[in-house]
Amino acid sequence: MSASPTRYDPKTAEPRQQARWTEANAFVTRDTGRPKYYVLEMFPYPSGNIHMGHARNYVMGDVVARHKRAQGYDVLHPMGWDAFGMPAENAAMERGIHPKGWTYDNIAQMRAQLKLLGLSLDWSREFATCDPEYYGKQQAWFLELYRRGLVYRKDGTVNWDPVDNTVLANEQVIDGRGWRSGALVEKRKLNQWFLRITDYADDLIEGLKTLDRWPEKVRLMQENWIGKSRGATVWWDFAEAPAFLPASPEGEPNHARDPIEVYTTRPDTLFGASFLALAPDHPLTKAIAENRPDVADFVKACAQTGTSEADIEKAEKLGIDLGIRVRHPFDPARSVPVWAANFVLSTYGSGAIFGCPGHDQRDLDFARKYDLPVVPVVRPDGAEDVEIGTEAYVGPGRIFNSDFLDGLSVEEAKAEAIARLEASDYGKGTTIYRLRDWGVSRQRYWGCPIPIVHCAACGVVEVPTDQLPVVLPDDVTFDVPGNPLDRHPTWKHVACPSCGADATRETDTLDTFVDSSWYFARFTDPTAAEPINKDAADRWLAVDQYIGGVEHAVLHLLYARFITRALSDAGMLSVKEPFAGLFTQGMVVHETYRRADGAWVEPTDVDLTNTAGVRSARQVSTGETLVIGDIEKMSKSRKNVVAPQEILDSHGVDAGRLFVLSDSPPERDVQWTPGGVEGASRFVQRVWTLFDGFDGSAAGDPAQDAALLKETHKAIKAVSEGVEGFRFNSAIAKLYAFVATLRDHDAASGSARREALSALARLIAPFTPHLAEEGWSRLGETGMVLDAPWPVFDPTLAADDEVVLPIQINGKRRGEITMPRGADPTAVEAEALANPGVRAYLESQGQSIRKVIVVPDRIVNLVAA
Ligand code: ANZ
Ligand code: ZN
Repeated sequence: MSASPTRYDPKTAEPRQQARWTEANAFVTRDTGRPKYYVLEMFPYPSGNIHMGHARNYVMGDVVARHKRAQGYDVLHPMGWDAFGMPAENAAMERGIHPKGWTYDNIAQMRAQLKLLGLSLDWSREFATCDPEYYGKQQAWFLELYRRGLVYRKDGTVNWDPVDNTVLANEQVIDGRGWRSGALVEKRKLNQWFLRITDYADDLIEGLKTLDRWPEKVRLMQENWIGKSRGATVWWDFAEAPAFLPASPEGEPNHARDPIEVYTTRPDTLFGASFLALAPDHPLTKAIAENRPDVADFVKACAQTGTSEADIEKAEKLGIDLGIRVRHPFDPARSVPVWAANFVLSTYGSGAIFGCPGHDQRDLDFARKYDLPVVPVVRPDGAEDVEIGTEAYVGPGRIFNSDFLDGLSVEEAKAEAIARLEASDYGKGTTIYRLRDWGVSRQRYWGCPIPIVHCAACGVVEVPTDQLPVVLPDDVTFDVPGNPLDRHPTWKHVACPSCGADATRETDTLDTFVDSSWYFARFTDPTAAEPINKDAADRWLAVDQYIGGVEHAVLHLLYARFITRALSDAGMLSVKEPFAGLFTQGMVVHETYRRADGAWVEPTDVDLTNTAGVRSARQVSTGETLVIGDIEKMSKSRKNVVAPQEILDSHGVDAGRLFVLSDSPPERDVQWTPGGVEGASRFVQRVWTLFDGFDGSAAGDPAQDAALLKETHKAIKAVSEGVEGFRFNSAIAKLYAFVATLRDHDAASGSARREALSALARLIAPFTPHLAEEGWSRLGETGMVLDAPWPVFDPTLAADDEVVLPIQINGKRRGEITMPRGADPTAVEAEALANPGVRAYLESQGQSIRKVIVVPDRIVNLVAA
């Protein structure tokens, strides 16, 4: 032990090590031809501040990156900014700051805060999606997809503010009203740009099967979102119609009288149909509304309620009889009435259903309300009948009341019904998807301009590649509602690239999910002239470990998977799946504190006391008593955040890094507590004391040397497995135990302790990298622990040198003894016979030993009589 132990001072050590890394360009990606590993955390939106909640995500990525580097991989670990989007425009509107200035200022601030954390990021690859160098490349591939037919225009629905005369983003609609005008927002159809994600619906589902390093729940969420369903399209001919619907002229199509197309997943229940129901905005409903004021009123009333599936699910079932009857496809003599109903979505299937009240709850509710017949056609196996009261029977069973389907199981009947429909031309088997094409148009300024020009003569014209990027103009104002690009005096007026005539630019910008759908590919060569340098992408993709919040389980990940496929098909990439491994982390939560007037108070301004188990809080600055509130996700609005700078100043970044990973498994939330960080900080000191006290020339006790060596290899194994399996908390628990072992073995020799401490420095390096470097230097190493190889586990060294041998008497286990591995059989025999349990047993049975068989290191068999 050294004579005068020094205290570890993170405030000097951490900047010292960070300066060393910076000077050595230590985190610039090495590409030496070794196996590669790409670690990526979902890049942040630059809202302004990083807190320890965000930090946990990046620290996890850093643990992986440093571990893989130590294992000898060439590691890519970049960082950038998802920088377009509404908050920048809101800041501009509220505070008169330009979105660009606001965004880049925030980026500068957040970059500085992230750097405090000592993350092994390759900052030389940094970019923001609002850099023209980035979004210009996005425009280039957007046009490539346009040429390939994956981009198209059609009418889409937008939120329209009738007072401000502008389109509103979803987040600008508050309780159905415009955020600024307070006017009731209307739905409007507007010509917009769409990406044909539905072309890939099946492939996106198929691909999920290959993602064996994704959480099962995320794969399920994606599958449900795509929503593949197998069923049938059924056509129903008119039997009766109101006179005002024009009769069909011979041989010509007549949209008011064409057979009504219905989509069903239950063609087996066709004989139970008692009505058809159309969506309120189905073309036929609208045609009838033109002649029937009551139907027109119904349509209008439906337009006022929400159109989301959840809204519709909640609303009371309402309908109106349209005065039409259609023929049953399996029994032309039978006809059923056609209604319009509010629970039928115009955007799913064909916007029309047949109602089978016996076996569908919504249909049953509707039938009971409007007194329509209920004809059950499925009964549970073995049952005579099925009673339908207020609950539909949706279970399995056999078909009855159904002519040629009688006696078949539900599945058999589906197949048979489809075969009959196809044979008679009244329908066909169909697969449909819930997934819709991706509407990417936003009527906003702070986004990637869509590189299109509209010409009166030529129509839609691409901006030629040599005129990219189409750069956002800076001279815009936000004092008037609406899209500044629309009212900009010059920006949108250009010569048509094709004919030279006066033309206008597209003023819609792209959904920011487009920006984040390919950034991981751009990181592989962020300055490439092409959108993607294929060689670099082939070298680094797929991302081996992607880490981020589960809130992105559906849209971001689905869009990224789609764009990766689209770009691969365009020859720009070779992979189909961008993220081979995905980890969704838990959050950092923190207690909240409020004053009597309801104001939130920052933890730094709170003094906590605990009197006989009763906790109370006082505001330091005012002396006021505070209410201790719920434990919530760290967020600015609750003021319950802890900033990296605070941690650096109080306990050091390493303690903060260690703590956010130590207290619960990475996929779960962790509660930030002052006590927790202090504990981590004490551990940092304890580790330093071990290094500080190291004396390489110390003589030692050989027994302790052997024991320490064994414990070292046990620790290597356990920590490696913890890191590898994303169980960082258990890896840290092992490190705590290993440190305790090192303290217990203070009589080990200098060389044994060197070996143990060398392993310790490398094992803690992913978690507390600054401390690890300091310790490494203290051992006399000249290089950086960052570049030291991960310690290799040697199973022979870790093997326990004692074995437990069961003792059997006449084939039954009656006890056990612990012996040194490889012990002499006569010694084992003597020990077994002397075993008190064995002796007591023999005595109780009145038996004595006839024979002893020792299987070395395995078992002792005794034959007694
Ligand atoms: C008749 C039937 C009988 C149905 C029965 C269900 C049970 P999934 O599985 O989600 O694809 N449906 C079809 N189009 C609809 C629309 N535009 N709006 C509301 N509902 C619609 O659901 C398919 C089922 O949802 C279809 O099968 C149809 O009702 C209804 F015992 O047809 B079914
Ligand atoms: Zn033109």
